Amino acid sequence: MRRPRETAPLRLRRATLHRLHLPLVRPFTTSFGTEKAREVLLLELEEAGGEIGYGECVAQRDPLYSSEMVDGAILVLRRYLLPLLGDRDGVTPEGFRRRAQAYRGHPMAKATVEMALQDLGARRLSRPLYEVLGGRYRRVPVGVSVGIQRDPPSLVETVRGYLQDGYGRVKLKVEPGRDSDYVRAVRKAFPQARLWIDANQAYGKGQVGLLARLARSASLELVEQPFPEDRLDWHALLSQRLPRSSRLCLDESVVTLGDLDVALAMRALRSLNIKPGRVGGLGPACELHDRASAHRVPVWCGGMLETGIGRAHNVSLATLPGFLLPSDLSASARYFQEDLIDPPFTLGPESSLEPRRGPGIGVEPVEARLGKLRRGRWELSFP
Ligand code: OSB
Ligand code: MG
Repeated sequence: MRRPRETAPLRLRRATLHRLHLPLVRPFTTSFGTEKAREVLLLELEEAGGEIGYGECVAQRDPLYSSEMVDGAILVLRRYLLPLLGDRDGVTPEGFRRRAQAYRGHPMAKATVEMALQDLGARRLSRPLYEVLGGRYRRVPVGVSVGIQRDPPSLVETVRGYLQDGYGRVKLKVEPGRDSDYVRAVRKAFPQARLWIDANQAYGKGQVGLLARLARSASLELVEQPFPEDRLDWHALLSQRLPRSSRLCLDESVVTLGDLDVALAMRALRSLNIKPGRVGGLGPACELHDRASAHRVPVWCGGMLETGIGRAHNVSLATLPGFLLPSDLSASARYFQEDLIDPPFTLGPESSLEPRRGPGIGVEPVEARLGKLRRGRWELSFP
């Protein structure tokens, strides 16, 4: 895939980090816990000419999905990452990545900066970010991720609501004990629905058989990250046992290109969930896309319950040609009463979301909403 090697260096004047609290329209339960609200870190980078780029950190309040967490990300950003942006010769997303590599781990904190720089770079070129990334304008196919519910009947009713909203693919969160009965009830109620499951690492090797049987009996199109992130061997084992029509997909297991190469060599995946916020930003996300596509592994864009800012980055990425399966990018109303952006994202024809055509990600946070939702603010000025 051809995309510009380096954007022109950006001279920055100021970095502002906002900590925001956004209640979810309904609690979201996964195998690792229940979230009632999103603790959002929003980064604003202002360049010398006054243009502003935005990045959103996907870390959660607690280190349950991965080892990162909001308070940790604030510390890492303030102490290590934001100070890298003061270079008088300017910074680029790629240059930032190289310098940030000195610090181990923390891909979510790094992605916050990388994505704000990508947005700012595209704005400076007066071009939409999707185009700069090598995507083309198109409606992006999307689905909805459904949290674990109290019992099978309430799951069926929740899914019914989303199907009525127009979502053409449904991903059910599962965990041991809340799997087969729940998923089969949904399959029985909606024989034609495109169904996926995501276990967020909750299963063990002893449950390979159970998962393979469930995939077959409920005609699951995709099974996401059933085992712990370091058990590529178990993922490979299950992948071999699934029917051809069910793809084993990795999420948490793949952060770096090296992770993907090893997983490919081990035949531990037949699809990849790419979340720019998990992998260190849009540059790394594009590289994973290119590598997976070269191996004919279809990718799709995952989500972390982002606001319209992070979602706009994700939709831009999902316009790349290898994003062949429906992404976890839903309408603003599926997450929040009031999104940070106006107008919000709405579901388009045939279960799709559209990138904005404006420069960069094409959306900005509504200032008054930031004021209302803010729980903290830090500013760093560059001389
Ligand atoms: O594993 O994909 C996941 C949300 C939080 C943490 C992990 C995951 C998710 C989702 C939400 O599935 C998808 C979305 O943002 O719509
Ligand atoms: Mg997942």
